[in-house]
Amino acid sequence: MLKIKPSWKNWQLLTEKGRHIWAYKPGSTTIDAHLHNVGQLTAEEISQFAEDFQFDKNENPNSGDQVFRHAAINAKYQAFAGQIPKAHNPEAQLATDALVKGINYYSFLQSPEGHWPGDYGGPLFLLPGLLIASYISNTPFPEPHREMMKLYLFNHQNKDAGWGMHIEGQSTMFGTVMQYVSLRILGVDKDHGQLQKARAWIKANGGATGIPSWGKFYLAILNCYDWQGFNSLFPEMWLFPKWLPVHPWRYWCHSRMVYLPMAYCYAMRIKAPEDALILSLREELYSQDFASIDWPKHRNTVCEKDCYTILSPVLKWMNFFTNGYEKIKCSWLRKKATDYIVKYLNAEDAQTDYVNIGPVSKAINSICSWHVYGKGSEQFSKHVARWYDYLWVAEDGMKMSGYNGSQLWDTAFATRAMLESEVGRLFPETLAKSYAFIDYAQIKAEHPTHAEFFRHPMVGSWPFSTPENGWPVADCTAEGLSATLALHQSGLIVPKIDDQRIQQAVDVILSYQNADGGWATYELSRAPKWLEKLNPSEVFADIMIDYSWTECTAACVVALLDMQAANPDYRNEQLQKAITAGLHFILKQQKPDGSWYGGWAVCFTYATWFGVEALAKAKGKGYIDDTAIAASLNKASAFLMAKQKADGGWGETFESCSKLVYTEALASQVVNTAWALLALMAADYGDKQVIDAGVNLLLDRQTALGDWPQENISGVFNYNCMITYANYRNSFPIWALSRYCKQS
Ligand code: LAN
Repeated sequence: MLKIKPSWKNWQLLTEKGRHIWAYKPGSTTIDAHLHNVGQLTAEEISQFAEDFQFDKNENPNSGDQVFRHAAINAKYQAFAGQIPKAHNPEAQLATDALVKGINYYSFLQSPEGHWPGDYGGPLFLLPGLLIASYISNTPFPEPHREMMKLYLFNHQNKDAGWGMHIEGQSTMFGTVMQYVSLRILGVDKDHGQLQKARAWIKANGGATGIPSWGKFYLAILNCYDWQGFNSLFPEMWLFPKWLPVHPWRYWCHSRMVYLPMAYCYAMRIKAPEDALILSLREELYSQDFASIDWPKHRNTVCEKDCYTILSPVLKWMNFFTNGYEKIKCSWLRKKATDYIVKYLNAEDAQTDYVNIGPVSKAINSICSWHVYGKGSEQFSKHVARWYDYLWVAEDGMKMSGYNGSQLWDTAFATRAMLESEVGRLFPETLAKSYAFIDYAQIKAEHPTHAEFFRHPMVGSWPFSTPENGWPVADCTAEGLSATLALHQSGLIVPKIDDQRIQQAVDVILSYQNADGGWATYELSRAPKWLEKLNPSEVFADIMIDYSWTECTAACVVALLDMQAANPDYRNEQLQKAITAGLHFILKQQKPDGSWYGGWAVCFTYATWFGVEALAKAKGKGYIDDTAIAASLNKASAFLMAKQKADGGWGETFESCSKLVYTEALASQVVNTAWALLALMAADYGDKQVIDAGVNLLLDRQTALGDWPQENISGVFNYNCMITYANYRNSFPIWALSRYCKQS
């Protein structure tokens, strides 16, 4: 039995078709019923919360998803009762035992509808956006949620009293001011000791005038920063002719869908009505008197602790004109632009059933909806109902997730990991449930407005989370397809995803390939590289265009190779060409030291595994010259070998991502170790001792029940913000052990 603290028990995860919501003492198990059940807390409950959600970030800022996991395990866990296969040698037997235990444990975390829920927190700038939406619209969260959010925010305060952009980061103005404001919105008094210290941090670092532009935006909405201190978002840009390279339809979809509602808020200069809290915050956040601040002077002021990307001279020059235009703007044109933006926002809300593409859009679209339609409107209440899809409870409190979950992604990995060896076949029910979710999550229809609003055709694709979110992703489609083909091949399930749907998935993947041979994330690269010069965010890099990535490319190449193996007749020539171009792209991305840089997880071990996996799978099949593959695999293996630590493991920190150089963690990490092992085994690296030492580390770190510890944060986006993938600590060790057992 795992130790569950008293108030953890009162929080329950409700799941329906992949949607998940945390409910406090739910009277019913349906999500809709719960959303209308707003609870109050007693004084005892509040103090019990404080006791039960104590969390020491100095030990490890990453929580271990214990609230969800402990409940799931205690309710259902049983040791594996079947026959464990006999291995050929004692080492392989130990690995087989650990693998069975690992899959057995992990299967108890699977939701009834087949996906793996999990903590997807990490960034610290998301919850503040939602709280500002709730404040301006006067739609407070229920008290249990508010208390849990406070605990979370306090738990993640750094020793120097500030907060980072993400839970492992050093304090920044963005992180600190946003959490500070959040705590004040949640009702914490300004004289609270931790807030006094935070204020001192803010003032010592120049005050909130130095908050980066996304923070300026949120503060302006809250009426704690003047819109004049914010560079114009030039809403008329949405009326540009489509052929212009700077038309926003060409932006990376996340930037497009964030700058869209931001432009509406800017055009309307939305700001919360002045009240006591706002007047007080204006005094709390600045080093000078609020009324005396020369706002236009601070449009480009950024605290040096925050600065990651420097605004380009071209952008500054453009800002000069667009800021000037605000003084003479044509109101007819402005109205035309905002009408268009509202139409676009409505389409996004309808297409995603109000989930929206991601967490930032979720908050800002809600603000727009409240402004356009009013608090009592059906549209706004639909937004509010979806706020809960983004909240997650762990032992560090309540956080906002980086997406409405990672449901499809984690399910595909779990499935592929299990099916890598015969051992996974011991869990047919788990695999059947995975299949049911994968089947359900594939996108089956196009939205009527998809072409009008620049959506890539998506029938046959898979999203990262749920079909309601419904934004197709190239590599999620690839992982969904590879998992489906593996399940079909296993003979363990009754196939429901027919040939037509498989072919649609292949067609989507083909349609996503860029001219450089690689694959990007959600769409094709739609603009030339120079558009990046217009990146207005000082805290992220490469956000303007959807670039080709090693990981996305490798996943697509592997899925197409799987398809060629399953059905060589389907568009054979086209697939061959696509695979060949993809392999060339991967080779080109390899660094002289043999590694690949990973854009979506930490970091070189992640992308090196992807690169190697695709190349190794293509070896001997004639797509590209085998000597080039062998040379690349040797270099990659040599790179990984050189990074193995004395204890047999591998470990990187998030700084690998932001600094773009391999940055070794003090301790080995199970997730990095699993990726390195998967790569070395795929590359067929001959030195068995190296592999055995890595596997031993995974065995040593496994808990008695079959879990692995939550170590450093694993995910990243835009180079500089980290994100938690709670399920990686299970799926990747399981996958590595599976491969080891297969090869032993
Ligand atoms: C994700 C999550 C999944 C991720 C992978 C599938 C792992 C990757 O291979 C492709 C890119 C993708 C889909 C991805 C892109 C960026 C996202 C959506 C996120 C990291 C989750 C959150 C992040 C989003 C941009 C956060 C909001 C921040 C902004 C800067 C808008």
